[in-house]
Amino acid sequence: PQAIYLKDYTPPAFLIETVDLDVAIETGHATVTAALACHRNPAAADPSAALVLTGEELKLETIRLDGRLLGQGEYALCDDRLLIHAELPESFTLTTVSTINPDGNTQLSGLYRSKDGYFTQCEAEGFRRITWFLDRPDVMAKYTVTIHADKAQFPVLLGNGNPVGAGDEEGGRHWAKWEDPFRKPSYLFAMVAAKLDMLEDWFVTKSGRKVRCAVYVEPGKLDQCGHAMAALKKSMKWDEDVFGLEMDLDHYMIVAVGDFNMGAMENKGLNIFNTKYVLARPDTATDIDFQNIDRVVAHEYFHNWTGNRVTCRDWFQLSLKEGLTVFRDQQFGMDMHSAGVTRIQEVRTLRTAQFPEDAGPMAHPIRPASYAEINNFYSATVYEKGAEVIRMIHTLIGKDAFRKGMDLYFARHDGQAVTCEDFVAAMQDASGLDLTQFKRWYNQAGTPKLVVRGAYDAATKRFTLDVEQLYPATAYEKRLEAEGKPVARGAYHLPLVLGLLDADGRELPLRLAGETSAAGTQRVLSVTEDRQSFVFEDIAAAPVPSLLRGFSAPVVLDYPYTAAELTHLMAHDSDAFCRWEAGQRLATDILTAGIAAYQAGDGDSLAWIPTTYADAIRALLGSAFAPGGDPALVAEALALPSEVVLIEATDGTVDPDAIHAARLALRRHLARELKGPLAAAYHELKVDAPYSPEAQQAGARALRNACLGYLAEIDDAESRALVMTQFDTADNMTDTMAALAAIAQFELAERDDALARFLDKWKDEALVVDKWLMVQSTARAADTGQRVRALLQHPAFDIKNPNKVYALIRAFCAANPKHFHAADGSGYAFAADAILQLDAMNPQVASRIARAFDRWRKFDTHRQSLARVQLARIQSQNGLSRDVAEVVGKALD
Ligand code: BAL
Ligand code: ZN
Repeated sequence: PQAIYLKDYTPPAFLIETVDLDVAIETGHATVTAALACHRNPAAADPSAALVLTGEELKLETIRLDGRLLGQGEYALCDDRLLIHAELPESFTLTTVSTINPDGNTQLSGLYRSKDGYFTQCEAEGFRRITWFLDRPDVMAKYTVTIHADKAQFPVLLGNGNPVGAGDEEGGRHWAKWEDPFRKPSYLFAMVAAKLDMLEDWFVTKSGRKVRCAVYVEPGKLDQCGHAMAALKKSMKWDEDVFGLEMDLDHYMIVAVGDFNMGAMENKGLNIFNTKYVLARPDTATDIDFQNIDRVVAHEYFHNWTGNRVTCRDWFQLSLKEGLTVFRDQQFGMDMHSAGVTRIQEVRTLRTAQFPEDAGPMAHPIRPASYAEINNFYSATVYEKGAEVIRMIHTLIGKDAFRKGMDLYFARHDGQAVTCEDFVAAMQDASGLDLTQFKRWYNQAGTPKLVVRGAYDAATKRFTLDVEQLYPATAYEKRLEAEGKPVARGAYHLPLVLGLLDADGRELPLRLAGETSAAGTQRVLSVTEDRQSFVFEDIAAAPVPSLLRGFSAPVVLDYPYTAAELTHLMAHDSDAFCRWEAGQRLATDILTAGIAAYQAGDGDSLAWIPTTYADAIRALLGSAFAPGGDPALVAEALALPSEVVLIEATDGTVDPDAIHAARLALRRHLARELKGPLAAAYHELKVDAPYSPEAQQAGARALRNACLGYLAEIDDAESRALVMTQFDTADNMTDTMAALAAIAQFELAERDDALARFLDKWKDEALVVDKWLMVQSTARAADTGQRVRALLQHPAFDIKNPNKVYALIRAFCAANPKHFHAADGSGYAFAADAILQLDAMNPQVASRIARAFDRWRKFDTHRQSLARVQLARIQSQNGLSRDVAEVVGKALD
C-alpha cells in the first residue's frame, strides 16, 4: 500500500466553520444531509486549490452550493473523493445528501448497527463513512446534529454537546437535535440512536457548575454501571486537583456498546465505550476489570483537555494526545491504587507489547514519519512508549515545572490543532531545560540499551558508573534508508534515577564529584552522551546500585548483577519497581540456564535451579506478612517473567518449547518446595469482608490466587480439591476466574465440568463469556489448539464481535506462544485463516491479529518457513485491506 509522509503535510485548502447534520435512520439505510459552511483557508499553500472532500461507502444523492443544485460536470466522484469543479466564492455552504448502510457496516467505523441500536466511531477516519468531508483533525468546526429514528425501537437519541430540541414525527418516529458549543475535529463527532437504560448523577465543578453525568447501557444492566460512574466523578475531581482542569460542558455522557473495535472513544461530551470498560459487578468482573474501568474512564475523560480542547494537527502527531493522556491516566492510577504495583503493571505491559513492536517489522517512533494505514498506529509505541516519553519529561524537569508546562501548553494552544513540537516547546519554556536533544525520542524507533558498569575504588572511596547507550537502527530506519529518506540517529536524553545500597541494605547519601555535599539518597542523572561516567564520592565500601528506579526510561538495562546482589535488592531496595525488577532478573537468569538445559536434553534434572532460589522466594512470600508488607507487590513478584517476555529476552533463535518447559518446571519446583508456606498464606489471606475492588482487598486476593496457582501445579488430589472448592464457593469473579484458570491448564474431567458449568451460568453475560473463551485460548493444556479451533464454531463465539475475536483468536496468537508457535505450523495456519476471514468484514480487527506474526524471524528456520507460507498466503489474497497489507508487507520485507 501507498505510504503517506509527515514531511508532505500542508494546511487544508478550505476550512469549515459549521457543520449542520441531519441523520434519518430508516429500516435498511440512513439518509445523511450535511450542510458545511466553508471558506478558503488564508494559510493554504495554493490559494486556488480545488475543494476535494473525502467519503467512503457513501451513495451521493444530491449536492448543492449555496442552495443551488449542482449538475453533472460541476463535480466529479473519483474513488473516495468528491471534487467540486463549480466556481467557489470565498465563503459558501455546500450541502450534500447521501445514503449509507449502517446495518451492513461490519467494519464498525462510521455509523453502525449493534444489538441495541446505532452507534458511531469516527477516529481516525470514520466520519468520511457518514458524510463527505475534509476528514482531517486540523479542520475544526462547530457541529449540530438532528437525529430521526423509530421511537419504540430507538428511544434514546444522543449527540455531542447540549440537547436543543426534540419531538415526535409521523409513523411512530421521533427526532432530537444536539448542539456542541465547542469547535472540534470530525473524529470527535458522535451520535447514538438506541434502546438503553441510563444512570444519572451530578458533579459540581470547582467553579460551582453542575455537570450532568450519565452512563447509558443496554437494558437490564444498570446494576453494572455504578463503578464507571464513580470513576468518572473521581476523574473529574482529580483533573481539577492535579492539573487545574475543569469540565467544560453541561452534559457528560458515556454510552456502552458491545460491538466496538477499541476500548473506548473520547468524543466530546459523548464518550462511546466498549462494554468491557463500563460494566462491572463483583460476580461478573475481576479486580483487574474494575481497575481497568477506572483507568479507561479516566483516560477518556482526561482527553477532554488533552486531545479535545487541544488536538492533533495531523495523525502523525497521535502521541501528542495519546502518550500524554496515557501518562495522565497512569498518574491517576498511581494515586488511586498502589503506586508501586501500578508502575510494575505498566512496565510489564510495555515489555509485553511495546518492546516486541520496537524490535519487529512494525517498529516506529512515537511520531512516525510515514504510514500506510493510520489505524495500524494506534499502537503500544504511540500509547505506552508515548506515555514513557512524557514521564521522562516529568522526571527531568520535576512535577512543578511539568504543571507549569501544562498550563503554558493550554494557554498557548487551547482550541488549536498542534504538533508534538508545540508540546515540548511549552515544557521547555516553562522549565528552562533545553529539550532539543530530548526530541529524538519523537523521531527515533527502537528500545535503547543502557549498558552500565560499576567500579569501586577503595583507596579513593569512589564509586564510578560508566553508562553507554546503544541504539542500533530498527526496521523503521532501514526502510526509510531504502526509500532514500533522511535518517538521523543520535544519543538520547534520558533520566537515570538511582540510589546506592550498602551491605546492610541502607541507602547511601549521594555526592557526585564536583559537589560540595551529599544531596539525598536518590538522584536523577541526566544521560545525554553515547558514553558518560558518573562518580560518587565518600562511598565507604562497594555498594549495590539500584538503577533505573521507577523504570525511569524505556530502555533495556544491561548491568552484570550477581545473584547475591539481586537477592539483596529484592530484600532491601526502597523502590518497589527495583525490588520487583531484581526478582524478575534473578528468575530470568535462572530460566535462561533452564532453557539451555532443556535444549541440551537435561532440563528435567533441575540442576539449573540454584538451591537458594526457593529460600529467596520463601522470604519474599513471608515479607507480605511482615509489618508494612504489601501482598499486592508480593503477588507481582511471585509471577515469573511470561513466555512472551522471555522470547524478547532471548538473544539469538527462540525455542518456545524450551522456554515453556523451563518456566513450567520452575513453577512446579517452587510449588513443591514451598507447599507449606503457600498453603498457609492461601488460608491466611482469605478476605472475609464483603467484596470491594479497592487496593487492599484486591491485593490480598491477588496474592492468595497467586498461591493457588502455584499449589495447583502440584497436580495432586489435594491441590485439585483446593482449586475446585474455590471455584464452587467463590462469591466474586476474581476468585472464580483464578480457580478456573488454574484448572483449565490440565486435561482433566474437572476442567470440562467446570467450564461447562461456568458457561451454563453465564451464557447471557457477554463479557463473562469472553472470559470463558480466553481462559481456554490461553491454556497450556495439550489440546488447546484443537479446542480453540472447535470454539470458532461454538454458539458462544461470534466472529463479528471484536471482544470475542480478541478473547479467542488474539489471546491465542499473542499470549499463548507454546501453541501459536506449534512446530507443526497449525497455530500459524489458524491465525492466517482467521485473518483472511476477518479482513473481509473488519480490517482493523484483522490487522491486530496479523501482528501476531511480527516476531516470526526470531524463531528457527523450520518455524520461519511455516510462518512465511502463511504470510505469503495472506498477502496474495485479492482485495486485501490496507490495514492487513501494511502489516503483512512489512513482516515479509
Ligand atoms: N482515541 C482513541 C481511543 C483512546 O485512545 O482513548
Ligand atoms: Zn486515548
